Amino acid sequence: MQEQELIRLSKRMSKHLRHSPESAGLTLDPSGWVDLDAFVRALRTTRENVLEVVARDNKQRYAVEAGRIRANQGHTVEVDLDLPVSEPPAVLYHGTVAKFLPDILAEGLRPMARHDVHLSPTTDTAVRVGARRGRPVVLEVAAGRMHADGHEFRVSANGVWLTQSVPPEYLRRLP
Ligand code: HQG
Repeated sequence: MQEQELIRLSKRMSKHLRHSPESAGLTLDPSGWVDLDAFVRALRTTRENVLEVVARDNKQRYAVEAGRIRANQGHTVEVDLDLPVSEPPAVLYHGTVAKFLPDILAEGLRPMARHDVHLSPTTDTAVRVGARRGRPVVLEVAAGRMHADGHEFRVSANGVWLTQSVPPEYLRRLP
């Protein structure tokens, strides 16, 4: 597939695996999985194309296992990914934009429409996440301190760190 076609199919896959499976007539199981053949049929594409996206997607957004497919993270529909709790690195990063900063610094990071706050292991990734919305601003998250204080972290299969919320005392804006 050409890059553009791949991105277009990946966006459709994300939509149905994270946000609105019902709009394609699909039902996810409680952990977010759906039968691969049913998924291919619902998207009116081929198994080869779907597997090519799974293999080449730039963020490794999907997993295929035992004839089923799911999104690794980013859901707005109710799913329990069943990820084990893990110890995070001392610091993680969150990319956002200046207009959200007053609220974020007052009330902390909240998951908004998604299940969890998404945190990145590197500033590079955080810059890219923030740049989706404008000029990126990067926040450093004292993940080690949060962990020591009892906050739970999980890491998705594609290396995104997930936590329920980040209170403002653990946030620092990077220059
Ligand atoms: C902001 C994409 C006001 C937060 C990305 C963000 C990532 C607040 C937005 C993944 C706030 C939520 C996740 C508060 C947080 N007040 N604004 N208290 N707390 N925000 O898209 O982290 O391509 O749900 O800073 O690359 O931007 O979909 O989260 O700007 O990996 O695979 O509210 O989604 O990956 O936006 O992105 P999002 P995100 P995919």
